[in-house]
Amino acid sequence: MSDKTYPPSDAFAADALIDAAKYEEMYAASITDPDAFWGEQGKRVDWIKPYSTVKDVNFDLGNVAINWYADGTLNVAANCIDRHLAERGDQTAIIWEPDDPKDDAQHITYQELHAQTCRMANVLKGLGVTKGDRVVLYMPMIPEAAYAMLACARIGAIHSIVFAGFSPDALGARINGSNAKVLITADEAPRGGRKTALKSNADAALLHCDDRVQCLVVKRTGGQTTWTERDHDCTALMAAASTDCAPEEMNAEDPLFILYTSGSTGQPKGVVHSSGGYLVYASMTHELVFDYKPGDVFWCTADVGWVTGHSYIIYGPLANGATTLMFEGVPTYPDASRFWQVCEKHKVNQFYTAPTAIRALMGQGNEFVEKSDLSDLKVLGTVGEPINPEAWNWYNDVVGKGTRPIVDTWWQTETGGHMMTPLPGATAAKPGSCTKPFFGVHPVILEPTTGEEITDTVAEGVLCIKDSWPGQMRTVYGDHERFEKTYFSDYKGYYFTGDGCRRDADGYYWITGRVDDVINVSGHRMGTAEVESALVAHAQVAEAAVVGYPHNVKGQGIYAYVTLMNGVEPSEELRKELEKWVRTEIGPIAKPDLIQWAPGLPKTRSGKIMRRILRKIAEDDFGALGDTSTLAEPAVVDDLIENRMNKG
Ligand code: 6R9
Repeated sequence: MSDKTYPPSDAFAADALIDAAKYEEMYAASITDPDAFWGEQGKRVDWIKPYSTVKDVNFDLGNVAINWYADGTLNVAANCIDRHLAERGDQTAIIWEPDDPKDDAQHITYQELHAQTCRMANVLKGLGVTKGDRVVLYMPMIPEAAYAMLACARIGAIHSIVFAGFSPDALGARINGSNAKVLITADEAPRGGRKTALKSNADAALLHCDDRVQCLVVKRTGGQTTWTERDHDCTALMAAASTDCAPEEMNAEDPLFILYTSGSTGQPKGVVHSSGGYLVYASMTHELVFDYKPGDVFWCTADVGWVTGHSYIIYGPLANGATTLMFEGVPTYPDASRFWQVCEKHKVNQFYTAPTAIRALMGQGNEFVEKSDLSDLKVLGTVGEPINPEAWNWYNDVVGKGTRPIVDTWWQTETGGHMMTPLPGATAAKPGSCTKPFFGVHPVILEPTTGEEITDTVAEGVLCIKDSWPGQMRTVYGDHERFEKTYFSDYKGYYFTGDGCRRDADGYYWITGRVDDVINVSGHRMGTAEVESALVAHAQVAEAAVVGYPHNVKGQGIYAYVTLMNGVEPSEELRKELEKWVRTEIGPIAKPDLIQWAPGLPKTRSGKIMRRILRKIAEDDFGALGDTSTLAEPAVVDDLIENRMNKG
């Protein structure tokens, strides 16, 4: 890793919301007196009833409780829309760029956003949705997804978005998991010139759900869909609905949304975020990390199905009265210049994407970037996985012309917003490092086995956070015990991130990747256990072990070792069949990149699969298998290595 630093230019720093001196001063204050610091920051939100307490937190196993601004009341949608109407009712809130560049973009003003959100809220009310009910969204990247999120927030319903790339089975499990009253979907989702049949996926999912679950269908393409008794035409209902809907008064700690994410064990868990603390944190990080100023056009390329889309397409930007761009398409359609053409067309000022997209576009050559006018760009950002210095340098040189600060933002679904990141006018970047903690965030590096905090500046170990911040998740939906066990039991008194981390002599942090059985494929989290249980659900599979391995574009690829049932012969057909199987069970993002037939898996004498060895074999690192003395049958490993080598 290179230790070359890239400080912000004097001109940028002079104009920035936060410069180096201000960062130091504010950071110290945020750690010394969190109550005073967050008490002040809480004012960036409009409260119906102001809070009298700020932080009330307990990280002790058995009693974990996280409360911020607990006696305050507010409405998140009113904060994202209504309070801006007087000053910027005619300003564009959302720029919508469709999949096909030949179709017209939409500019939705705050006034229009208000009307559409109220219409959608009234449609939900008409279906009997009230405060505290759960609504699942399975949507393309269209303005109605934003209306639906904000409509839920307006009436106090809790939304749970399922990424449109997930399969009907995964969708059904999430509808049932949260006991949702309504599913909102669309007929079809156009992406990269192809259409996903969302409604028919929804139909398949709903076969396994209670008959009382209602389905609202937004018309996106007008593609033919079948209608059942539970379906309602959302577009028609919205057109007929009133544009008035009073916002519900919510407690700061009332849940705003649930978002499922993968962990090291079991099925994905429903991360629950609050209303008040989450909004304060999303708004503050959006403004300061991107140096967002009124009038700027902000573009986060994520999908609203992921936390990045929640915090940095919808809640953070809209709480700040920003113009936020919502893109339906993909970086390479119609060709690899699409991102840059959209930047030029809409005069984008802050651009926020994932390393996997940068690597994919870097591989297409510079001409795709160079033919667009990128002179409006001010700040570039990345999120989702560590960025390799080669990709960082390309982003910096070719996209940023060497003059735009890059913010490499480390955070998680669980954290609600950025946790460690450069501030563009304050921090000298180092390619590959997420640099320094955001205000109020106290990272610590622990020795993995003893759990001792390493206090030397130079350190390497597991990353924990010492104290709470307002954007922290509050619980796992319906399973507080799992919440405590996952995040507070391995290292007592700390929030455990699941990431490994190194701190260098300058106090800069470098994320080294997950230390648990979670792999990061194109910036998407995938539990190896989930893919394994999908594989073993196939009648011809006896056993499966899944690990990550280095992949040029995706960061990590999915490597599956599969043991077949007695008498079943491996074949190309079966390989294809299993790939398809996993796509159906979970979704296309979980499809194994490589399947290796494994007559046996390396296990300890107590029957535990030794994944460490499987990881090394997948990485082609046969010389460093480590301690193999506990293997029950050493010959199994030789066999796997031989097979791996034969594949070249
Ligand atoms: C926001 C988001 C979280 C995991 C996290 C870490 C990895 C995210 C990163 C990064 C290095 C960064 N990660 N950002 N690693 N540098 N800038 O991605 O949430 O989907 O929950 O993933 O992603 O391993 O623990 P989520």
